[in-house]
Amino acid sequence: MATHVHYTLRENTALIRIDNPPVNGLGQAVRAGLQAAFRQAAADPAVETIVLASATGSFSAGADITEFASGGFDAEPELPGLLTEIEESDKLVVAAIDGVALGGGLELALAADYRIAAPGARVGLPEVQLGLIPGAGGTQRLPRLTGAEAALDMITSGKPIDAERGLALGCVDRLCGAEEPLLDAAIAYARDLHRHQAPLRSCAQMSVDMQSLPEDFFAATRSRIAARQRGFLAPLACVDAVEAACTLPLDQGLARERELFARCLASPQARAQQHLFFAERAAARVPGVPRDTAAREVRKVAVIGAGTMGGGIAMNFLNGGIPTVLLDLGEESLQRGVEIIGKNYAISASKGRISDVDVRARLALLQPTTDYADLADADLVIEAVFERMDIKQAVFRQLDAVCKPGAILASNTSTLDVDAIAAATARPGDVIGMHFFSPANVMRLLEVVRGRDSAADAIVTAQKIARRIGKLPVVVGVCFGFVGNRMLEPYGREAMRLVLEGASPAQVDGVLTGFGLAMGLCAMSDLAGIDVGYLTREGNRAAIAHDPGYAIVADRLYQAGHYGQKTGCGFYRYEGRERSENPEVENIAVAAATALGIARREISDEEILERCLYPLINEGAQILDEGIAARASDCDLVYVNGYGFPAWRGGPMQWADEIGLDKVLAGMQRYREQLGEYGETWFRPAPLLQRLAQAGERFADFDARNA
Ligand code: 3H9
Repeated sequence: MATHVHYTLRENTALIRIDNPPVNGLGQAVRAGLQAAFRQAAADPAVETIVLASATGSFSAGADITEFASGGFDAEPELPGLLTEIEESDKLVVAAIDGVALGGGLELALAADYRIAAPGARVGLPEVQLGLIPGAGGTQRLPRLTGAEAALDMITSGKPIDAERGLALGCVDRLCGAEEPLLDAAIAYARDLHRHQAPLRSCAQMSVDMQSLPEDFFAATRSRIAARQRGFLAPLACVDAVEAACTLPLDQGLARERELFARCLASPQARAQQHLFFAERAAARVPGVPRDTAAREVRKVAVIGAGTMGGGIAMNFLNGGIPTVLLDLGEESLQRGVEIIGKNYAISASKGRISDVDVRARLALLQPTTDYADLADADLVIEAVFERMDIKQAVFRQLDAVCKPGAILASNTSTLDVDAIAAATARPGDVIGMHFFSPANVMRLLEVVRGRDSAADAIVTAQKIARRIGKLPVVVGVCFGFVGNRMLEPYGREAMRLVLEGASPAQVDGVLTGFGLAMGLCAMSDLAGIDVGYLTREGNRAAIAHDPGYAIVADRLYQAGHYGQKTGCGFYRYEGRERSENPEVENIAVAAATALGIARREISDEEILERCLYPLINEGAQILDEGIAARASDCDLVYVNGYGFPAWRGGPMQWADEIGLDKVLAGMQRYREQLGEYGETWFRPAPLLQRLAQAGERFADFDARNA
C-alpha cells in the first residue's frame, strides 16, 4: 500500500489516514492508497466500521491541482469512481474532519455515511475559484444533505464555512468536543452508530428537498450570478449541476456533473484561474530573500497623512485589531480624517457588515495626533502625504529623528523613487514602499516596493503584515510607477490616442469592458480625476511623454475645467449616477487631430483592444527584463487585484500566453509600421517579448526558468 495512506485496526474499526503533506492533496498515489485501504477493510470480516481521517492535522485540500495541467487527475483510480466505491461500501464509514476539507476533500467526506468535525474545522467547495465545478460528486451530494439553496451558495461562492455552520446545514453530523482528540471521538461515534444499527446513508437514496424552493429559483440564481460574477463561466455551470441534482437520480446527476466539469477544465478560464492560484503562492517567494527570514514584530502602526488614502490605510490596521496612530500636522485635516473613518464604519454598521461593538472596538484602537513624538514606539510607519519628493523626504527626515531603531519606515508613494526617499534617512535598510490602491480599505493589492538597500526582514515584515490585514502583497522594484502604474501608462496613452484618432470614449470603454475589464479607461480617468492625471503627467513629462499628441484630449479637457465626475463633465457628462456622451470631446479631438495633422478615421474594435493591451503586455515584458517584477505572474496579480483585469483571463501576461506571444509581437510590429512616427516611438517590441516569441515560448516558461 502507498505510504500516503496508513491503515491500522483499532479493535473492530479500520482506521484509514491520509498522510500527504502539505495539504493532503488527493493525487494518484493517495487515491490508489485509499482504494487499497477501503478494499482491505471490506475484505476483513473483523472490521465493522471504518474511520477516514488525516494523519497531518488537516483532512484534505482536495484534488492535487498540479494534476490538472499534467492530466494526472485522470489516472486510475479516478476520484469520482473511488468515491462511489466508498459510498457503496457495506460497512459504516465515518469521516473525521479537522483543519480543512476542501473541494475533493469535502467530496471525499461526503461519500462517507457520517461526518464528525473538530471545532474550528472548515469545509467548502472552492473549485469555482479555479474556474471549475466540483467534479467528484460535490454538486450532487451536498444539495441532498443541505438543500439546494445552501449548497448552491457554497458552490457558487467557493467560500468555506466553519464546522458549526456545517452542522446547522446538515453536511456535518456531529462536532467533537474541544478537549477531545478527534480520532478517539470519531471511533467512538462510529461504534455507537454501529451499536444502534444506524443506517448506512448513501446519498443515492436521498433526494433534494425542493419544497421550500421558489419556482423561479434557478432562473433567478442564474441572473444574479450573471450580474455579480460577470464573464465567469464556472458559476453558471455550478447552477446547471445543482439543478441536475434536483431533478435526476444520483448516477445520472454524477454523469451530468462529469460532463460539466470536463467542459470547465478544458476552458481557458480554468487555466487562467489556476494560474492565479499558483501565482499568489509564488509571489510569497522573493528572489534573494531566504524563505526562513524572520519578520520583525509589528504591534503598533502609524500612518502619516489623514487624507482619503491615509485614512483608508489606517482602517486596514484597525480592522486587523492593531493599535494605529494617525498623524496629520493640521488639526483640522486630522479631525476631518478621523470623522471620515467614523463615517465609513457607520455605513458598514448600517449595512449590517459589522456590529456597533466592533465599530467601537476598532475606533478605540485609533490614536489621532499632530505630534511626531507619538510615533516613537511604532513598529511600522506608513507615510501617505502629498506625492512630491521634497515633502516626502522632509517626512522621512522627521521619522529618522523620532522613530525607534528597527522601526520600518514605509512610503505609500505610487510613482516616486523609494531610494531617494530612503536617502533622506540614516537607515535606508529600514525603508520600503507600501503602495496601497484606492480605496485603500477595500482593494486587495499591495505593491511592496523593494529599495536598493531595503533589508530582507523589512520586506518579509511588510509581506506578513499585509497578509494579516487581508492584502495580497506583491514585491516590486523601484522605477517610475513600479509595476502597476508603469504598465498603466501605455494602456492609458493608447486609449486617449484612439479618441484623438477617431474612436469615441464610449467605443473605447465598450471594447475594454466587453473584454471583461471592470471599467473602461475613459470612465476610469473621469473617476480618478482628469486633473489628477494631468498633474501627474505634467510632473513627470521627462519620464513619460515625448509626443505632442500624447493625452492631448485629456489635457484640453483639463484646461477647460472638466475634471471628470467631480465637475460633472469629462470624457462623459454626469447627472447624478447617469452618464452620457460629452459631445465636446469629439470637437476637441477633431481640432487637436487637425492641428497635429492626424487624419481621423473609423477604428475597429479589434484595433482598440490590441492597441490598449499589447503595449501593456509589452511594458510588462520590459519590466521583467529590468527585474522590476520577479515573474510575469506577479504582473498578472497586480492587474487582476489592483486594476480590474478579469480574473477569468488570468491577467495580461497569462492572456498573452493564451493567445500566443507571436501574435502580440506581430501586432506590435504591425502598429509600429502603420502609425508612422507615433508607432515608431511607442510600439517598439520589448527585447524579452521578441526573444520569447521567436523561441516559441511563453511568459510561463520565463517564470519557470526563474522560479
Ligand atoms: C478539486 O478538488 C476538484 C475536485 O472537485 C474534482 C476532481 C476530479 N493541490 O495555500 P498554501 C499547495 S480542485 C496542489 O500556501 P495555506 C500550494 O500551492 C481543488 N497543491 O497554504 C502551496 O505550495 P508551495 C479544490 C496545493 O496554509 C502549499 O500547498 N481545492 C493544493 O495558506 C501550501 O499551500 C482547493 O481549491 C492543492 N489542492 O492554505 C483548495 N492546495 O508551498 C486550495 C495547496 O509550493 N488550497 N497546495 O507554494 C487552499 O485553499 C489552501 O492551500 C489551504 C492551505 C487553505 C488548503
